[in-house]
Amino acid sequence: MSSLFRSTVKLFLAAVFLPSMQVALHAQAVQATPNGVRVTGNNLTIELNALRDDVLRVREWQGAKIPEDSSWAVLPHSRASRVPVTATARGFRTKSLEVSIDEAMRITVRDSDGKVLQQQAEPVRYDDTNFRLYMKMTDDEHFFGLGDKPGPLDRRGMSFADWNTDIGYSESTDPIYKSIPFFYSWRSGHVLGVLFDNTWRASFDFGKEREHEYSFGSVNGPIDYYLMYGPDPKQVAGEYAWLTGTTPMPPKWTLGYQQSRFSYFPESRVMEIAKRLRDDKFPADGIDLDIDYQQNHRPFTVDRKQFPSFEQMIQQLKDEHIHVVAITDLHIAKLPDAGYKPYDEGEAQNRFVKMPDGKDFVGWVWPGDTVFPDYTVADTRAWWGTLYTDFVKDGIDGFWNDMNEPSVFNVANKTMPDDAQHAIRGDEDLGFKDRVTNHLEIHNVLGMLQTEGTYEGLRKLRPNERPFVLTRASYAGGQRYAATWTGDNSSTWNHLRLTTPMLENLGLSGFAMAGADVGGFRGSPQMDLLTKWFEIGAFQTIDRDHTTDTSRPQEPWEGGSAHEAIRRKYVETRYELMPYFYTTVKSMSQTGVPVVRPLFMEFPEDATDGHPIDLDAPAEFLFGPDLLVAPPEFPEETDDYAVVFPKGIWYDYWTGVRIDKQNPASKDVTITPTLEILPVYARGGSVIPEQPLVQSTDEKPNGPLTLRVYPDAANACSGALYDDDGKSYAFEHDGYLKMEATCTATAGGLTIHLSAHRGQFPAWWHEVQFEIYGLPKRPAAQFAGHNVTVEHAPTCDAWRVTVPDNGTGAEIQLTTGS
Ligand code: NBV
Repeated sequence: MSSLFRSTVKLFLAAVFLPSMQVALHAQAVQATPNGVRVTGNNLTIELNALRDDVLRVREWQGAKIPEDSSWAVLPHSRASRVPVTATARGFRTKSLEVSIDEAMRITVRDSDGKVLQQQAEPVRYDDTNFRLYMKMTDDEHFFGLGDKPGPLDRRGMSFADWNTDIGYSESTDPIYKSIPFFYSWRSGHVLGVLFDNTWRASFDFGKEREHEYSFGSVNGPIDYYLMYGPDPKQVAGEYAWLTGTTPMPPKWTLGYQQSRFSYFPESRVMEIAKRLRDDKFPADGIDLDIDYQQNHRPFTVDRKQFPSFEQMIQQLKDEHIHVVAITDLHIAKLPDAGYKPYDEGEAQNRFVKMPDGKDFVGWVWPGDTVFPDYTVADTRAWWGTLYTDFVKDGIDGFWNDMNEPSVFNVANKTMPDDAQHAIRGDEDLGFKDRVTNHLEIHNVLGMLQTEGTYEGLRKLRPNERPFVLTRASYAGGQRYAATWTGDNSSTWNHLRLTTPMLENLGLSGFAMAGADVGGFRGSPQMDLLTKWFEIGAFQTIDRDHTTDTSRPQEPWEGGSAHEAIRRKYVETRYELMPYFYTTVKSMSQTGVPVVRPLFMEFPEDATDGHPIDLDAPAEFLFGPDLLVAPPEFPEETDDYAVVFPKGIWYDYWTGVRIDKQNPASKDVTITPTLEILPVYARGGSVIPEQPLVQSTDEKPNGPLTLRVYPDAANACSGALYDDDGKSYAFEHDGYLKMEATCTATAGGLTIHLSAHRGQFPAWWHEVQFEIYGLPKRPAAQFAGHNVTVEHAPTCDAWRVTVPDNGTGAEIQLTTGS
């Protein structure tokens, strides 16, 4: 390492102007470190390090004691990562960023062009253990992320707290189940990500307290935050994934439709539901078993009266290609001397959270008296994982960790007491020292640590199968272990409207595998609402119909066959889109870019007055990179509305009609809302792979692969396809299939190139059917030197050409004449 980067210590006297004081002189030490700077002054130390050129870490502390360098959220190898920097007088430069700490101990972060990305308005404010950092906020600044906190997509003008809470929510409820202290600051398309890694009760204020400042702080714990620079939002999503981990590739069946309610019982009812789905040809992949399959709601038991042949039931469902997801809350019934293994073992091994007097904390939840495994201990997480042994043997494919805020009934704070004790055992990788702490530090991470135990346990029990864990509570990084849903929403139009910003913000916060209960959990939906919910739900990453125990039935056939037909059509579309969807999921698992994404993710430059296009189209979202879903702002609205399109060429997904948003004179697309239609548009320049309809993802599609070709204004296009066995880890070796399709303009039309297949996973198709949109008239088509038949697509404005695909690649010339 060059001497330039070696530590040098400069001591000097700095004149500091503090508003409340006169000019004061303080001794400050500025120390260049190999990858950053450390400044000490005013009883405060700031350490600023570059983990990458575009990722910085900031730590601050008072006094001489350096805080523990640890994290539950950030991956150890990312936390330990370092890049050399170029020292400046009071800061440093990387290839993309420049930071400096002024004499008042305020940090300013700029990009390499000198554009200010973040600037502290004043030095950190301390009040005992409380602290708060105030940053200047520009007029064109907007904020996104923080998980699924309800409300609009943009967090500007609002404040939030992180304290995982089991609560039925409305638009303005905060906090709810999850704490994901990560947000995007957007300044005219320049995005900076901020992860405030503090598990205590943290809070965020985006210009509510002070008109021109935003702030974050906590009641205790470290000042420890990471800055991630784009400017592109996708780059920031990738950096966040680099820091906290990506969502692992899920089993394909979890992308199918799931049927749930609190609760299906007895087992004959479960089988009836499965049969109806199959009889009605309503595609489905899963049924969820809520708490009533258990004996007296005790996790890891089965109520044999209601489910006398539980194991056979699971097998029969499997034969129907319906996977079972079983709930296991995070608690354990306190049931001594009753042969209840989870309690007996846990007690014998000292696994449960204690109170200061050394006794187990006992709360009241579904099973009655309950105890809580102390998931902060790695051993205890591993033990928890072993509790799934029998259910895994029985063939249960997914596990649902609910109530893990943790939720406790009959107490005012609805959770564990503040002074409940959690043992943190030294962990070199995570940086934790051996210590005992109270619940206030652990509350927000307990749910995530439970899901880690579940996920890792399943990995051991079924090493070659991808686990599916669904969680309600979590913390930053929890996407490594579990998918999530937005908890107990309500069966109202307003809640349907809320699902989009909640899922977008969740996706931006790393949780791309997410859904909202279709139809709403609390209450019973009107039938039109349920139908609309099915339509929108079909374009969310997890599509699960779920409701509470006291609501009326909410299955797809409720309300009669006309409603069911509409709902079926959308779920069928989801299954037809599976190759596109699965390809998007694969890329999400590698890049951290979510499936359900705001428009600004793909079109950051498409902004009016510097604000992202989404603020003009609050209900619109992208399903993957190329499909724009465009319900009206209020889903129950019957008035006409104009779809807001990013620039470029768009195609109506249902009719094929081409919309030229390239052309400033193009007319608005005005929609008269109907129950049957959810407007969806495909992006010009894309190729969207689709498959013949199946009733479950286990079923092999029968027929050609369809490639919908949507040329852009220059007749160019590109798209990719990824496939694998949908369940194992063979894809980590060569058990995958990848291919691409592109088009290039020719004098008289366009040429489509299909790449060779890569990887060893065999294609299910032998033919590819190209469906080409936007051509002015019927083209002539040539493949391998011969003319091939061109047919008009029966339901939309497109031309079809079908050619064999033996995996070696192909080229099709289309000529429409000049
Ligand atoms: O396990 C019952 C429910 C479940 O259906 C729901 O999805 C969870 O969010 N659970 C909450 C417990 C309390 C319901 C009132």
